[in-house]
Amino acid sequence: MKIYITAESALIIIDMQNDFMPGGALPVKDGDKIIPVINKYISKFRKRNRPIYATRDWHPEKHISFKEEGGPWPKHCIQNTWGAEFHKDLKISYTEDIIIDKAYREDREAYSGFQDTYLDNDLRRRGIKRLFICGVATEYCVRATVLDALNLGYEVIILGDAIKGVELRPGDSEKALNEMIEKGAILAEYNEII
Ligand code: VGL
Ligand code: ZN
Repeated sequence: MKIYITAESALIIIDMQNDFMPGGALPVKDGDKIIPVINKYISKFRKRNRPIYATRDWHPEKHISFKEEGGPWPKHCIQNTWGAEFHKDLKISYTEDIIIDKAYREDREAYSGFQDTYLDNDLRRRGIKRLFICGVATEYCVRATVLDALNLGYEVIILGDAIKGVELRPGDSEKALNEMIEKGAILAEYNEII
């Protein structure tokens, strides 16, 4: 199926930060393998002059999601540290693109890029109706962002060749993907996007 990058489309890249890549604190296996594909999407959206958003998991030194605080995760993506930086090969621009920080409060978890952020506001202000979503992790932050986007009334295209899951239990990513599709998201890959 052909899917158009309309005038009302934006690219959303979820959490492509060092701590989620091999060698990071909470690595997604082969998380770095999707970087070249995401870069192709970045070029495509840039050429069309469509907005590009990149979310960052942006935790304070102490955060409810950390094991030390009774949460499920090892410390990761601490604000202003290497682990929270975007992977160096990701062709995101701090000047041209829109960076959305999330889960920046000690007492609030946020898997979704919409939670406690200005993402929805910014998209509305620009008249964006269609979101192309990629990044990590499929069954956590990608899933939560996709489901919020659908609930907010956006058309959502999941870029299947540019997402990766943590897979704490094998099959988690596929389950999440099925759930997102069931709720109305469309799964597509690079050669279908025109
Ligand atoms: C994420 C676990 C903890 C994610 C963030 O980006 O999917 N996962 N914090
Ligand atoms: Zn986190």
